[in-house]
Amino acid sequence: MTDSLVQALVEMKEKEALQRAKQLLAEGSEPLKILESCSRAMEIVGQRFEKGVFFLPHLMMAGEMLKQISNLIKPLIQEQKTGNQGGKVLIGTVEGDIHDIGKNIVVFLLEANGFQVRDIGINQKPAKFVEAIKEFQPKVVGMSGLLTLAFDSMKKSVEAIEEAGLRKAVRIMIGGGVVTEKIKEYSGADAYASDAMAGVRLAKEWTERG
Ligand code: B12
Repeated sequence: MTDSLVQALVEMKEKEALQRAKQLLAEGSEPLKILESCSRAMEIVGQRFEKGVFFLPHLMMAGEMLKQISNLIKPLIQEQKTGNQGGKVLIGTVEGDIHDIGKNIVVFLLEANGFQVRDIGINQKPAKFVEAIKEFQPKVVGMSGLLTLAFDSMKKSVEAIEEAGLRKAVRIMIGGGVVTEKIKEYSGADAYASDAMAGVRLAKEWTERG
């Protein structure tokens, strides 16, 4: 059903992709299912980029289309607000990495679930995470990264939090395209989330337990 959306995205048909997403929503498709289709399409775009079939402008166009679809979906998800306990979550994309579409989806799903979120943005140094933790005092910290070089940045960020004596005050989750359980071990984070909803579930578990 969502195949035509995947196809339009992969073929870089901007208008058609947006149109199709609107149509699917109008037909009653679940907003999160549409995001899953977008992720599938991004997988294919990424593979084509690796093979040298697509180039940087294609990634940029893919990013642009995804942003537009996310913006379309965001208000619909916010309508499902649950009035949660309002736990605090700090999130950012780690140093050297500027990908933020996935992170932004995590942010709006957390907010839709009643969390107070501070988003420190992209390409953030370990020291910035430390500074923001001191200021905002969250229980949960999320680190996003899509590049393999982000693994080291995540590790350094976790180490900096440890060195600042804040490691016990927060639970750290990591996520983003290539992140896996192994990277969780490598970086010293507490958990890895394969998608945004898994991140929301972790944040709930960690803030409810106190
Ligand atoms: C769009 C895109 C871009 C856009 C990004 C726009 C933006 N504002 O984000 C632009 C054009 C800027 C870009 C640039 C580059 N990109 Co790029 N990009 C992509 C692409 C096609 C899609 C990424 C995306 O948005 N996916 C969709 C989102 C929704 O998925 P997601 O981020 O994984 O997020 C989901 C989950 O992982 C999770 N999640 C994400 N973060 C977090 C955090 C937490 C805490 C939690 C709980 C969950 C969570 O929630 C989300 C929803 O479920 C990917 C291909 C791919 N397969 O991902 C390549 C890809 C990531 N890019 C790649 C590359 C190489 C680059 C460049 C180096 C290219 C270049 N030569 O300049 C630059 C790097 C710039 C930099 N320093 O960061 C490679 C990375 C390879 C690697 N292993 O290192 C990829 C994998 C393409 C490929 N296969 O080669 N890119």
